[in-house]
Amino acid sequence: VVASLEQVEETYIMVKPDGVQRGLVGEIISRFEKKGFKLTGLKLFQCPKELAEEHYKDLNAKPFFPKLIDYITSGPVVCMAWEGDGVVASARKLIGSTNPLQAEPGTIRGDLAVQTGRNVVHGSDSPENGKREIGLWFKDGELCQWTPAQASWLR
Ligand code: 3AN
Repeated sequence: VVASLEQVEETYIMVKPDGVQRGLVGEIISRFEKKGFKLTGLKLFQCPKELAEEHYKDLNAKPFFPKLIDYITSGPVVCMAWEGDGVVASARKLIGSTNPLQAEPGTIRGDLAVQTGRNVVHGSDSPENGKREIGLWFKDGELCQWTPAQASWLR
């Protein structure tokens, strides 16, 4: 009974336009799949400027903000919702540091990227932002709740 009242933790993961252009979509999805999290939303999407600005609103005073918006809207992105206990922090570990040159080998950015401004993937920084961002990027009906066979360990 208690478990059913708990909120399932969710994170918003996005392959940024450079990741799509470089053919890294499968590789990036694969890392989260292999880790064992549950995919509940997935789409290829050309992001409008207004949505990019809303998504990154906490950074709107930063000098790189206009370039960040140009980058995120420069081509299609792959939007994903993933769920599981501890998924937010774990996904950020799998992704690695914001600056790919500081990201550990074995992380997505550590293995696949070199520039902060082209760091191939986004992951929410808190469970609250996970829910907020999934709400921003997905419409009602685009998410899929399902029970993986033989995966009670997922939760
Ligand atoms: P993270 O994506 O690792 O959570 P944030 O939230 O600090 O990092 O930054 C969001 C995005 O803004 C980064 N993924 C990166 O694309 C861009 N960004 C952050 N810092 C810089 C910077 N100093 N120069 C250019 N772009 C940046």
